[in-house]
Amino acid sequence: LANTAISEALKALAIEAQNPGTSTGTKSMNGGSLLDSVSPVDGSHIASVTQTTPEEYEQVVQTAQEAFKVWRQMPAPQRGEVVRQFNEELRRLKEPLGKLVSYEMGKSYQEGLGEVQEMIDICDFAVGLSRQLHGLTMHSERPGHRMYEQYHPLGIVGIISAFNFPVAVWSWNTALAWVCGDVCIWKPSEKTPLTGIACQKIAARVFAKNNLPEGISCLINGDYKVGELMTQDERVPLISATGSTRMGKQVAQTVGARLGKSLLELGGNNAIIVTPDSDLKMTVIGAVFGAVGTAGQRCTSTRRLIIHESIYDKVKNAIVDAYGQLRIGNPLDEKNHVGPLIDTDAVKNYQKALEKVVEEGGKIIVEGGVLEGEGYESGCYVKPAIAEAENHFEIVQHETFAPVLYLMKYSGDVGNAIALQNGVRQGLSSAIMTNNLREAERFLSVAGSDCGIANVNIGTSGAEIGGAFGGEKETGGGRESGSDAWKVYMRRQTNTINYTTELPLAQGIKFDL
Ligand code: UN1
Repeated sequence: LANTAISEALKALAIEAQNPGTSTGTKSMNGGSLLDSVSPVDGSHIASVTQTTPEEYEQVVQTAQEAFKVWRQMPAPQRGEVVRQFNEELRRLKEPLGKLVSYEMGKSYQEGLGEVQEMIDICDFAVGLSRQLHGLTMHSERPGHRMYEQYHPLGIVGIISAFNFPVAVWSWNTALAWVCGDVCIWKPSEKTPLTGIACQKIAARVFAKNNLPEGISCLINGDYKVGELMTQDERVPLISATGSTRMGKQVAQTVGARLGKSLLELGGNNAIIVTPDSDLKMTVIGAVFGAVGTAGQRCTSTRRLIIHESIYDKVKNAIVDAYGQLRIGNPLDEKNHVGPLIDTDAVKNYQKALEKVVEEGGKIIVEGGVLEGEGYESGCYVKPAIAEAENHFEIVQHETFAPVLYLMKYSGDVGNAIALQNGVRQGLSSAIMTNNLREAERFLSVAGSDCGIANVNIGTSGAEIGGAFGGEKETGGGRESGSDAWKVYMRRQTNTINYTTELPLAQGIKFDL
Protein backbone atom coordinates (compact mmCIF):
# COMPACT_ATOMS: atom_id res chain seq x y z
CA LEU A 1 0.00 0.00 0.00
CA ALA A 2 2.70 2.42 1.03
CA ASN A 3 4.75 1.76 -2.06
CA THR A 4 2.00 2.41 -4.60
CA ALA A 5 1.01 5.55 -2.77
CA ILE A 6 4.64 6.62 -2.63
CA SER A 7 5.43 5.99 -6.27
CA GLU A 8 2.42 8.14 -7.16
CA ALA A 9 3.64 10.85 -4.79
CA LEU A 10 7.15 10.74 -6.30
CA LYS A 11 5.63 11.05 -9.76
CA ALA A 12 3.54 14.05 -8.75
CA LEU A 13 6.68 15.64 -7.31
CA ALA A 14 8.55 14.94 -10.55
CA ILE A 15 11.19 12.81 -8.87
CA GLU A 16 12.24 10.15 -11.30
CA ALA A 17 15.04 7.72 -10.72
CA GLN A 18 17.86 8.43 -13.13
CA ASN A 19 19.62 5.13 -12.58
CA PRO A 20 16.92 2.68 -11.62
CA GLY A 21 18.40 -0.30 -9.90
CA THR A 22 21.63 1.45 -8.86
CA SER A 23 23.02 -0.55 -6.00
CA THR A 24 23.76 1.19 -2.75
CA GLY A 25 27.13 2.31 -1.51
CA THR A 26 28.70 2.76 -4.95
CA LYS A 27 30.25 5.89 -6.35
CA SER A 28 28.12 8.15 -8.47
CA MET A 29 29.17 9.48 -11.86
CA ASN A 30 30.54 12.69 -10.37
CA GLY A 31 32.83 10.79 -8.04
CA GLY A 32 30.74 11.60 -4.96
CA SER A 33 29.55 8.68 -2.92
CA LEU A 34 25.87 7.88 -2.69
CA LEU A 35 23.57 8.62 0.17
CA ASP A 36 20.79 6.11 0.78
CA SER A 37 17.30 7.19 1.60
CA VAL A 38 15.78 4.40 3.66
CA SER A 39 12.21 4.57 4.94
CA PRO A 40 11.80 3.78 8.63
CA VAL A 41 8.19 2.91 7.80
CA ASP A 42 8.98 -0.41 6.13
CA GLY A 43 12.77 -0.46 5.87
CA SER A 44 12.65 0.00 2.07
CA HIS A 45 15.52 1.58 0.26
CA ILE A 46 13.70 4.38 -1.57
CA ALA A 47 16.57 5.87 -3.54
CA SER A 48 20.25 6.78 -3.57
CA VAL A 49 21.21 10.39 -3.83
CA THR A 50 24.59 11.68 -4.94
CA GLN A 51 26.65 13.47 -2.32
CA THR A 52 28.03 16.86 -3.22
CA THR A 53 31.76 16.89 -3.85
CA PRO A 54 33.94 19.89 -2.89
CA GLU A 55 34.28 20.75 -6.62
CA GLU A 56 30.52 20.75 -7.03
CA TYR A 57 30.14 22.84 -3.91
CA GLU A 58 32.44 25.41 -5.50
CA GLN A 59 30.18 25.53 -8.57
CA VAL A 60 27.11 25.87 -6.39
CA VAL A 61 28.58 28.85 -4.53
CA GLN A 62 29.50 30.55 -7.77
CA THR A 63 26.03 29.96 -9.19
CA ALA A 64 24.54 31.36 -5.99
CA GLN A 65 26.80 34.43 -6.09
CA GLU A 66 25.77 35.16 -9.66
CA ALA A 67 22.11 34.69 -8.82
CA PHE A 68 22.40 37.07 -5.88
CA LYS A 69 23.45 39.90 -8.22
CA VAL A 70 20.17 39.54 -10.09
CA TRP A 71 17.87 38.70 -7.19
CA ARG A 72 18.95 41.57 -4.93
CA GLN A 73 18.02 44.08 -7.65
CA MET A 74 14.46 42.82 -7.93
CA PRO A 75 12.10 44.90 -5.78
CA ALA A 76 11.13 43.04 -2.64
CA PRO A 77 7.36 42.94 -3.46
CA GLN A 78 8.24 41.30 -6.78
CA ARG A 79 10.32 38.74 -4.93
CA GLY A 80 7.23 38.25 -2.80
CA GLU A 81 5.25 37.53 -5.95
CA VAL A 82 7.67 34.71 -6.81
CA VAL A 83 7.27 33.30 -3.30
CA ARG A 84 3.49 33.51 -3.81
CA GLN A 85 3.83 31.35 -6.93
CA PHE A 86 6.05 28.90 -5.05
CA ASN A 87 3.33 28.74 -2.41
CA GLU A 88 0.70 27.95 -5.04
CA GLU A 89 2.79 24.96 -6.04
CA LEU A 90 3.01 23.88 -2.41
CA ARG A 91 -0.77 24.10 -2.10
CA ARG A 92 -1.16 22.00 -5.25
CA LEU A 93 1.39 19.42 -4.06
CA LYS A 94 0.48 19.37 -0.38
CA GLU A 95 -0.70 15.76 -0.40
CA PRO A 96 2.17 14.11 -2.30
CA LEU A 97 4.77 16.12 -0.41
CA GLY A 98 3.09 15.36 2.93
CA LYS A 99 3.06 11.69 1.98
CA LEU A 100 6.75 11.69 1.06
CA VAL A 101 7.62 13.43 4.34
CA SER A 102 5.64 10.79 6.18
CA TYR A 103 7.26 7.92 4.28
CA GLU A 104 10.85 9.14 4.28
CA MET A 105 10.83 10.46 7.86
CA GLY A 106 8.17 8.35 9.56
CA LYS A 107 5.81 10.96 11.05
CA SER A 108 2.07 10.41 10.75
CA TYR A 109 0.44 11.44 7.48
CA GLN A 110 -1.58 14.10 9.34
CA GLU A 111 1.67 15.54 10.69
CA GLY A 112 3.25 15.30 7.24
CA LEU A 113 0.36 17.39 5.90
CA GLY A 114 0.71 19.73 8.87
CA GLU A 115 4.35 20.22 8.03
CA VAL A 116 3.55 21.21 4.45
CA GLN A 117 0.86 23.52 5.85
CA GLU A 118 3.61 25.23 7.88
CA MET A 119 5.45 25.82 4.61
CA ILE A 120 2.33 27.31 3.09
CA ASP A 121 1.77 29.53 6.11
CA ILE A 122 5.33 30.88 6.20
CA CYS A 123 5.16 31.62 2.48
CA ASP A 124 1.93 33.60 3.02
CA PHE A 125 3.70 35.44 5.83
CA ALA A 126 6.74 36.10 3.62
CA VAL A 127 4.60 37.51 0.80
CA GLY A 128 3.12 40.08 3.19
CA LEU A 129 6.54 40.74 4.65
CA SER A 130 7.92 41.54 1.21
CA ARG A 131 6.10 44.88 1.48
CA GLN A 132 7.04 45.42 5.11
CA LEU A 133 10.82 45.23 5.39
CA HIS A 134 10.62 48.39 7.43
CA GLY A 135 13.39 50.37 9.01
CA LEU A 136 13.03 53.35 11.34
CA THR A 137 13.62 57.03 10.75
CA MET A 138 15.41 59.02 13.43
CA HIS A 139 15.64 62.71 14.20
CA SER A 140 19.16 63.94 13.64
CA GLU A 141 20.76 66.15 16.29
CA ARG A 142 22.22 68.26 13.47
CA PRO A 143 20.17 70.86 11.54
CA GLY A 144 19.36 70.01 7.93
CA HIS A 145 20.21 66.36 8.41
CA ARG A 146 18.07 63.32 7.99
CA MET A 147 18.69 59.88 9.47
CA TYR A 148 17.12 56.61 8.68
CA GLU A 149 17.95 52.93 8.54
CA GLN A 150 17.47 50.46 5.77
CA TYR A 151 17.84 46.72 5.44
CA HIS A 152 19.82 45.12 2.66
CA PRO A 153 20.15 41.42 1.93
CA LEU A 154 23.16 39.55 3.29
CA GLY A 155 23.97 37.40 0.27
CA ILE A 156 24.16 33.63 0.58
CA VAL A 157 22.30 32.02 3.47
CA GLY A 158 23.43 28.49 4.31
CA ILE A 159 20.70 26.30 5.77
CA ILE A 160 21.43 23.08 7.64
CA SER A 161 18.23 21.31 8.62
CA ALA A 162 17.34 18.21 10.60
CA PHE A 163 15.44 15.06 9.68
CA ASN A 164 12.50 15.68 12.01
CA PHE A 165 11.06 18.64 10.12
CA PRO A 166 12.69 17.89 6.81
CA VAL A 167 10.83 20.54 4.79
CA ALA A 168 9.18 23.08 7.12
CA VAL A 169 12.34 24.36 8.77
CA TRP A 170 13.95 24.90 5.36
CA SER A 171 10.91 26.93 4.28
CA TRP A 172 10.96 29.05 7.46
CA ASN A 173 14.44 30.12 6.48
CA THR A 174 14.21 30.19 2.76
CA ALA A 175 10.86 31.97 2.35
CA LEU A 176 12.04 34.84 4.56
CA ALA A 177 15.56 34.90 3.10
CA TRP A 178 14.15 35.03 -0.43
CA VAL A 179 11.88 38.01 0.14
CA CYS A 180 14.79 39.70 1.94
CA GLY A 181 16.78 39.32 -1.30
CA ASP A 182 19.14 36.55 -0.19
CA VAL A 183 19.91 33.37 -2.06
CA CYS A 184 20.02 30.05 -0.21
CA ILE A 185 22.14 26.93 -0.16
CA TRP A 186 20.42 24.11 1.67
CA LYS A 187 21.95 21.00 3.14
CA PRO A 188 19.06 18.82 4.27
CA SER A 189 19.59 16.03 6.77
CA GLU A 190 21.39 13.07 5.23
CA LYS A 191 18.54 10.98 6.61
CA THR A 192 15.91 12.72 4.47
CA PRO A 193 17.53 13.70 1.17
CA LEU A 194 14.52 12.94 -1.04
CA THR A 195 12.17 15.49 0.48
CA GLY A 196 15.01 17.96 -0.10
CA ILE A 197 15.12 17.09 -3.76
CA ALA A 198 11.34 17.38 -4.02
CA CYS A 199 11.40 20.92 -2.58
CA GLN A 200 14.35 21.98 -4.70
CA LYS A 201 12.52 20.82 -7.84
CA ILE A 202 9.43 22.80 -6.94
CA ALA A 203 11.49 25.93 -6.30
CA ALA A 204 13.60 25.47 -9.45
CA ARG A 205 10.46 25.23 -11.62
CA VAL A 206 9.06 28.46 -10.21
CA PHE A 207 12.33 30.38 -10.64
CA ALA A 208 12.73 29.08 -14.21
CA LYS A 209 9.16 30.10 -15.07
CA ASN A 210 10.00 33.62 -13.97
CA ASN A 211 13.27 33.64 -15.96
CA LEU A 212 15.23 33.94 -12.77
CA PRO A 213 18.63 32.33 -12.17
CA GLU A 214 18.57 28.86 -10.66
CA GLY A 215 21.14 29.76 -8.03
CA ILE A 216 18.52 31.55 -5.90
CA SER A 217 17.75 28.14 -4.44
CA CYS A 218 20.59 25.63 -4.19
CA LEU A 219 20.77 22.15 -2.73
CA ILE A 220 23.81 20.24 -1.52
CA ASN A 221 23.67 16.74 -0.09
CA GLY A 222 25.80 14.83 2.32
CA ASP A 223 26.84 14.48 5.92
CA TYR A 224 28.49 16.98 8.25
CA LYS A 225 31.57 17.20 6.02
CA VAL A 226 29.48 18.78 3.29
CA GLY A 227 27.98 21.10 5.90
CA GLU A 228 31.49 22.12 6.92
CA LEU A 229 32.20 23.34 3.41
CA MET A 230 29.57 25.99 4.13
CA THR A 231 30.29 26.73 7.76
CA GLN A 232 33.96 27.42 6.90
CA ASP A 233 33.13 29.50 3.85
CA GLU A 234 33.48 33.26 4.22
CA ARG A 235 31.26 33.71 1.19
CA VAL A 236 28.33 32.47 3.29
CA PRO A 237 27.62 35.28 5.76
CA LEU A 238 24.82 33.52 7.62
CA ILE A 239 24.44 29.88 8.62
CA SER A 240 21.08 28.82 9.96
CA ALA A 241 21.42 25.43 11.63
CA THR A 242 18.79 23.24 13.25
CA GLY A 243 19.69 20.06 15.08
CA SER A 244 21.47 18.78 18.17
CA THR A 245 23.30 20.97 20.66
CA ARG A 246 26.46 19.05 19.82
CA MET A 247 26.16 20.01 16.16
CA GLY A 248 25.25 23.59 17.06
CA LYS A 249 28.36 24.05 19.18
CA GLN A 250 30.50 22.90 16.26
CA VAL A 251 28.73 25.20 13.82
CA ALA A 252 28.89 28.18 16.20
CA GLN A 253 32.63 27.74 16.70
CA THR A 254 33.44 27.35 13.03
CA VAL A 255 31.23 30.23 11.93
CA GLY A 256 32.31 32.37 14.90
CA ALA A 257 35.99 31.83 14.10
CA ARG A 258 35.44 33.70 10.83
CA LEU A 259 33.04 36.18 12.49
CA GLY A 260 30.14 34.98 10.41
CA LYS A 261 26.59 35.01 11.77
CA SER A 262 24.85 31.90 12.93
CA LEU A 263 21.21 31.30 13.71
CA LEU A 264 20.94 28.23 15.91
CA GLU A 265 17.85 26.26 16.77
CA LEU A 266 19.01 23.32 18.86
CA GLY A 267 17.72 20.86 21.41
CA GLY A 268 14.91 21.36 23.87
CA ASN A 269 13.98 19.72 27.16
CA ASN A 270 10.44 20.93 27.34
CA ALA A 271 8.15 20.64 30.32
CA ILE A 272 4.48 21.14 31.10
CA ILE A 273 3.65 22.32 34.60
CA VAL A 274 0.33 20.88 35.73
CA THR A 275 -1.15 22.87 38.59
CA PRO A 276 -4.08 22.04 40.89
CA ASP A 277 -6.20 24.44 38.80
CA SER A 278 -5.58 22.69 35.49
CA ASP A 279 -8.22 21.20 33.20
CA LEU A 280 -7.54 17.46 33.19
CA LYS A 281 -8.85 16.72 29.70
CA MET A 282 -6.82 19.50 28.10
CA THR A 283 -3.76 18.45 30.05
CA VAL A 284 -4.02 14.87 28.83
CA ILE A 285 -4.41 15.82 25.16
CA GLY A 286 -1.63 18.43 25.31
CA ALA A 287 0.79 16.19 27.16
CA VAL A 288 0.16 13.03 25.15
CA PHE A 289 0.35 14.76 21.76
CA GLY A 290 3.44 16.63 22.95
CA ALA A 291 5.17 13.45 24.10
CA VAL A 292 4.25 10.98 21.36
CA GLY A 293 3.60 13.23 18.34
CA THR A 294 6.33 12.73 15.69
CA ALA A 295 7.32 9.81 17.98
CA GLY A 296 8.88 12.30 20.40
CA GLN A 297 11.23 13.63 17.73
CA ARG A 298 10.27 17.31 17.77
CA CYS A 299 12.54 19.93 19.28
CA THR A 300 9.38 20.98 21.08
CA SER A 301 8.31 17.48 22.23
CA THR A 302 7.12 17.27 25.82
CA ARG A 303 9.82 15.48 27.80
CA ARG A 304 8.82 16.33 31.38
CA LEU A 305 5.53 16.71 33.24
CA ILE A 306 5.86 18.62 36.50
CA ILE A 307 2.69 17.83 38.43
CA HIS A 308 1.47 19.22 41.74
CA GLU A 309 1.50 16.51 44.40
CA SER A 310 -2.18 17.08 45.28
CA ILE A 311 -3.33 15.95 41.82
CA TYR A 312 -0.36 13.76 40.92
CA ASP A 313 -2.12 10.40 41.02
CA LYS A 314 -5.17 11.63 39.15
CA VAL A 315 -3.10 13.13 36.32
CA LYS A 316 -0.73 10.17 36.19
CA ASN A 317 -3.59 7.67 35.92
CA ALA A 318 -5.30 9.66 33.18
CA ILE A 319 -2.08 9.87 31.14
CA VAL A 320 -1.31 6.19 31.63
CA ASP A 321 -4.87 5.36 30.49
CA ALA A 322 -4.43 7.52 27.39
CA TYR A 323 -1.17 5.73 26.55
CA GLY A 324 -3.11 2.48 26.65
CA GLN A 325 -5.17 3.71 23.70
CA LEU A 326 -2.25 4.65 21.45
CA ARG A 327 -1.98 2.75 18.18
CA ILE A 328 1.54 2.33 16.85
CA GLY A 329 2.21 1.42 13.25
CA ASN A 330 2.53 2.55 9.66
CA PRO A 331 2.19 6.34 9.81
CA LEU A 332 0.48 6.43 6.42
CA ASP A 333 -2.40 4.49 7.94
CA GLU A 334 -4.44 7.22 9.56
CA LYS A 335 -5.72 4.92 12.30
CA ASN A 336 -2.26 4.98 13.88
CA HIS A 337 -1.13 7.70 16.27
CA VAL A 338 2.57 6.89 16.44
CA GLY A 339 4.95 5.96 13.64
CA PRO A 340 8.53 4.73 13.74
CA LEU A 341 11.69 6.43 14.95
CA ILE A 342 13.98 7.66 12.20
CA ASP A 343 16.40 4.71 12.31
CA THR A 344 17.75 1.90 14.45
CA ASP A 345 20.38 4.17 16.04
CA ALA A 346 17.53 6.27 17.39
CA VAL A 347 15.97 3.06 18.73
CA LYS A 348 19.20 2.28 20.58
CA ASN A 349 19.25 5.74 22.16
CA TYR A 350 15.66 5.24 23.27
CA GLN A 351 16.53 1.88 24.84
CA LYS A 352 19.57 3.35 26.57
CA ALA A 353 17.49 6.17 28.04
CA LEU A 354 15.04 3.68 29.53
CA GLU A 355 17.87 1.64 31.04
CA LYS A 356 19.56 4.75 32.36
CA VAL A 357 16.48 6.17 34.07
CA VAL A 358 16.04 2.92 36.00
CA GLU A 359 19.74 2.84 36.91
CA GLU A 360 19.45 6.35 38.30
CA GLY A 361 16.52 5.35 40.49
CA GLY A 362 13.53 6.12 38.27
CA LYS A 363 10.48 3.88 37.95
CA ILE A 364 8.97 2.85 34.62
CA ILE A 365 5.19 3.16 34.78
CA VAL A 366 4.43 2.59 31.09
CA GLU A 367 6.74 -0.05 29.68
CA GLY A 368 8.61 0.69 26.52
CA GLY A 369 10.06 -1.78 24.07
CA VAL A 370 10.80 -2.33 20.43
CA LEU A 371 7.93 -3.78 18.43
CA GLU A 372 8.46 -6.86 16.34
CA GLY A 373 6.43 -8.86 13.84
CA GLU A 374 4.21 -7.97 10.94
CA GLY A 375 4.29 -4.31 10.03
CA TYR A 376 7.27 -3.63 12.29
CA GLU A 377 9.99 -5.19 10.09
CA SER A 378 12.02 -1.97 9.86
CA GLY A 379 12.92 -2.37 13.56
CA CYS A 380 12.19 1.32 14.15
CA TYR A 381 8.83 1.09 15.95
CA VAL A 382 8.93 1.59 19.70
CA LYS A 383 6.33 1.84 22.45
CA PRO A 384 6.00 5.31 23.97
CA ALA A 385 7.15 4.97 27.58
CA ILE A 386 6.66 6.87 30.81
CA ALA A 387 8.98 6.94 33.80
CA GLU A 388 8.74 8.61 37.18
CA ALA A 389 12.01 10.42 37.62
CA GLU A 390 13.75 13.32 39.27
CA ASN A 391 14.79 16.44 37.48
CA HIS A 392 18.46 16.22 38.43
CA PHE A 393 18.95 12.74 36.88
CA GLU A 394 21.57 12.95 34.17
CA ILE A 395 19.22 11.27 31.68
CA VAL A 396 16.42 13.73 32.45
CA GLN A 397 18.81 16.61 31.89
CA HIS A 398 19.52 15.20 28.46
CA GLU A 399 17.32 15.45 25.35
CA THR A 400 16.49 11.93 24.18
CA PHE A 401 14.88 12.23 20.77
CA ALA A 402 12.25 9.53 21.37
CA PRO A 403 8.86 9.07 23.04
CA VAL A 404 10.04 8.89 26.65
CA LEU A 405 8.12 11.06 29.10
CA TYR A 406 9.34 11.80 32.64
CA LEU A 407 6.84 12.51 35.41
CA MET A 408 7.83 14.45 38.50
CA LYS A 409 6.06 16.02 41.47
CA TYR A 410 6.25 19.48 42.92
CA SER A 411 4.84 20.66 46.19
CA GLY A 412 3.76 24.03 47.52
CA ASP A 413 3.75 27.02 45.32
CA VAL A 414 4.10 27.28 41.52
CA GLY A 415 7.52 28.89 42.02
CA ASN A 416 8.85 25.41 42.88
CA ALA A 417 7.52 24.04 39.61
CA ILE A 418 9.06 26.94 37.66
CA ALA A 419 12.44 26.23 39.29
CA LEU A 420 12.25 22.61 38.12
CA GLN A 421 11.10 23.65 34.66
CA ASN A 422 14.07 26.03 34.34
CA GLY A 423 16.49 23.59 35.93
CA VAL A 424 17.83 22.12 32.68
CA ARG A 425 20.48 23.22 30.22
CA GLN A 426 18.05 23.76 27.36
CA GLY A 427 15.46 26.54 27.00
CA LEU A 428 13.18 26.02 24.02
CA SER A 429 9.53 25.46 24.91
CA SER A 430 7.51 25.38 28.11
CA ALA A 431 3.90 25.33 29.20
CA ILE A 432 1.64 25.65 32.19
CA MET A 433 -1.81 24.17 32.56
CA THR A 434 -3.80 26.35 34.91
CA ASN A 435 -6.96 28.40 35.20
CA ASN A 436 -5.38 30.46 37.94
CA LEU A 437 -4.48 33.89 36.59
CA ARG A 438 -1.81 34.50 39.21
CA GLU A 439 0.00 31.27 38.40
CA ALA A 440 -0.19 31.89 34.68
CA GLU A 441 1.15 35.43 34.98
CA ARG A 442 3.97 34.33 37.28
CA PHE A 443 4.95 31.68 34.78
CA LEU A 444 5.12 34.34 32.04
CA SER A 445 6.82 36.96 34.20
CA VAL A 446 10.48 37.91 34.33
CA ALA A 447 10.89 35.38 37.13
CA GLY A 448 8.95 32.73 35.22
CA SER A 449 9.89 30.41 32.38
CA ASP A 450 13.35 31.02 30.90
CA CYS A 451 12.40 29.51 27.53
CA GLY A 452 11.96 31.12 24.11
CA ILE A 453 8.41 29.75 24.04
CA ALA A 454 6.10 29.86 27.07
CA ASN A 455 2.50 28.71 26.66
CA VAL A 456 -0.58 28.78 28.87
CA ASN A 457 -3.15 26.01 28.51
CA ILE A 458 -1.62 24.50 25.41
CA GLY A 459 1.22 21.99 25.20
CA THR A 460 4.86 22.58 24.33
CA SER A 461 4.80 21.51 20.68
CA GLY A 462 2.98 22.71 17.63
CA ALA A 463 3.93 26.39 17.51
CA GLU A 464 2.34 28.58 14.83
CA ILE A 465 4.61 30.27 12.30
CA GLY A 466 3.55 33.82 13.23
CA GLY A 467 5.71 34.00 16.34
CA ALA A 468 9.49 33.92 16.52
CA PHE A 469 10.61 30.33 17.09
CA GLY A 470 13.67 29.34 19.10
CA GLY A 471 15.06 29.33 22.58
CA GLU A 472 17.73 30.19 25.07
CA LYS A 473 20.71 28.51 26.77
CA GLU A 474 21.80 25.36 24.95
CA THR A 475 18.93 25.78 22.51
CA GLY A 476 21.23 28.28 20.84
CA GLY A 477 19.45 31.64 21.09
CA GLY A 478 18.32 31.91 17.45
CA ARG A 479 14.86 32.95 16.32
CA GLU A 480 13.30 31.81 13.08
CA SER A 481 9.90 32.08 11.42
CA GLY A 482 7.51 34.90 12.39
CA SER A 483 7.57 38.25 14.20
CA ASP A 484 10.73 40.17 13.25
CA ALA A 485 12.93 37.09 12.80
CA TRP A 486 13.47 38.30 9.20
CA LYS A 487 15.99 40.87 10.43
CA VAL A 488 18.66 38.24 10.91
CA TYR A 489 18.64 37.59 7.15
CA MET A 490 19.49 41.22 6.38
CA ARG A 491 22.20 43.73 7.16
CA ARG A 492 21.11 46.98 8.72
CA GLN A 493 22.53 50.20 7.39
CA THR A 494 22.22 53.55 9.16
CA ASN A 495 22.16 56.48 6.74
CA THR A 496 22.70 60.14 7.61
CA ILE A 497 22.10 62.67 4.86
CA ASN A 498 23.08 66.32 5.06
CA TYR A 499 21.06 68.62 2.81
CA THR A 500 22.71 71.91 3.87
CA THR A 501 25.87 73.69 2.80
CA GLU A 502 27.40 73.41 6.27
CA LEU A 503 29.18 70.43 7.81
CA PRO A 504 28.39 70.47 11.51
CA LEU A 505 29.86 67.55 13.46
CA ALA A 506 27.89 65.37 15.81
CA GLN A 507 28.33 65.81 19.57
CA GLY A 508 28.92 69.51 18.86
CA ILE A 509 32.61 68.99 18.12
CA LYS A 510 34.32 72.04 16.61
CA PHE A 511 36.81 71.39 13.82
CA ASP A 512 37.61 74.44 11.73
CA LEU A 513 40.20 74.57 9.00
C1 UN1 B 1 11.37 21.36 15.29
O1 UN1 B 1 11.10 20.38 15.98
O2 UN1 B 1 12.55 21.61 14.92
O3 UN1 B 1 6.41 23.83 17.13
C2 UN1 B 1 10.35 22.30 14.77
C3 UN1 B 1 6.44 22.75 16.56
C4 UN1 B 1 6.58 22.74 15.06
C5 UN1 B 1 8.00 22.96 14.65
C6 UN1 B 1 9.00 22.10 15.35
N1 UN1 B 1 5.75 23.79 14.53
O4 UN1 B 1 6.34 21.67 17.15
